[in-house]
Amino acid sequence: MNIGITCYPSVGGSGILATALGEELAQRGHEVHFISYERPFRLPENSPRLHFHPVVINDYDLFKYPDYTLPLSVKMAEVSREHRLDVLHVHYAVPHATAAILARAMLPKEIQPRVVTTLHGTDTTLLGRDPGYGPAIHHALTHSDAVTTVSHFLKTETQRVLGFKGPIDVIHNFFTPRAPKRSREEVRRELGLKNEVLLFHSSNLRPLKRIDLLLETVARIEPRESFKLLVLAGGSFAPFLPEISRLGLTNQVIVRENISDIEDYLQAADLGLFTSDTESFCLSILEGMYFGCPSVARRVGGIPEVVSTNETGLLVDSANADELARAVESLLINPVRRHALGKAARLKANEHFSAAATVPLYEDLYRRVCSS
Ligand code: GMT
Repeated sequence: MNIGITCYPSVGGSGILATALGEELAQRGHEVHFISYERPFRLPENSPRLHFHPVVINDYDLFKYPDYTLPLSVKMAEVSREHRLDVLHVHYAVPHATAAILARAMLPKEIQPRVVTTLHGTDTTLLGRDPGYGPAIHHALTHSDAVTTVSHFLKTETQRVLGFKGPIDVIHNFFTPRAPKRSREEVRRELGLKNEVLLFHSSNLRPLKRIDLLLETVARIEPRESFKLLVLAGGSFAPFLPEISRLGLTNQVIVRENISDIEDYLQAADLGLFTSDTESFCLSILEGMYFGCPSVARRVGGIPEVVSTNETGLLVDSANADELARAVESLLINPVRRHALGKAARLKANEHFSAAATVPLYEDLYRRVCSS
């Protein structure tokens, strides 16, 4: 098939998932065309059947706010026409789904691609509630040929928040780890570690990730010399530095910003810590699972679909730093249990959240929409 994919290209779960999906589809013989304002950061160069089409945005003085949706839709229509796309698969509704619907309308009926929209999280839970976006998202979903969500939680939220009544397929996320470039020992040396347990947190640090709660939790974990926290930050960590000194965590927290070799660091880690107020899925937890890391996280959103508590990690019911700290401590003092949870996490990742388990579900969906 000829498949167009649009996603956010920078660091972020929806872009990572869309890029991995495109790569896997190309390996399975499909021609895959990425359409975005930048090359997705994990998209390999010179790979057979993988193509990238940049959207060029001119900066006109007459606009107070630059527009991306229209140039994107024009590029989508152009790529569809030139490469006879069967499917245009957009990841994150705003503005990608709206642009896809518009692109399709610009084309003659006989060459219109089918539009598949995958909702990833805040496109429903945040923007879906915004009266300035909600009706446009609802319109784009209604006019998509198929809608998918990355968790059952997000499906229910999409029905509730947006009042969307059409069919929704739940297709969980997957992750395909790359081989680390350095050994675990080399990375731990770079991080200045001796025998400490390495906790990791990876996110874009937006307010809903609750970095305040993360740091408060870390400040309450005892004994301090038994662990360090590595923050893999998709953005600048500078705004949190005053909090780090206030809590006396300067020697406890190591930060790496906008890194692309995430696998190197994940293999050096032992335990994930996630404090978000909500997550449709939390791809970062899954990334850790592939490297045998269990996670301590809050029981919110779609996280219980990823983490089975007491099996592949520990879920905490409240946003209480003490409770989160006690959960972490229970795994710090018990390496046997931590390793058992990590082993089960890796197994679950391979069995349920792998490309082999997931990509055929998208292929089936594409065939279904193309045959209707
Ligand atoms: O979490 C973010 O702010 C980034 C966002 C994105 O669009 O990349 O993440 C969402 O999609 C990821 C991939 O499906 C999910 O793993 C994240 O849980 C989801 N974020 C939220 O629901 C807050």
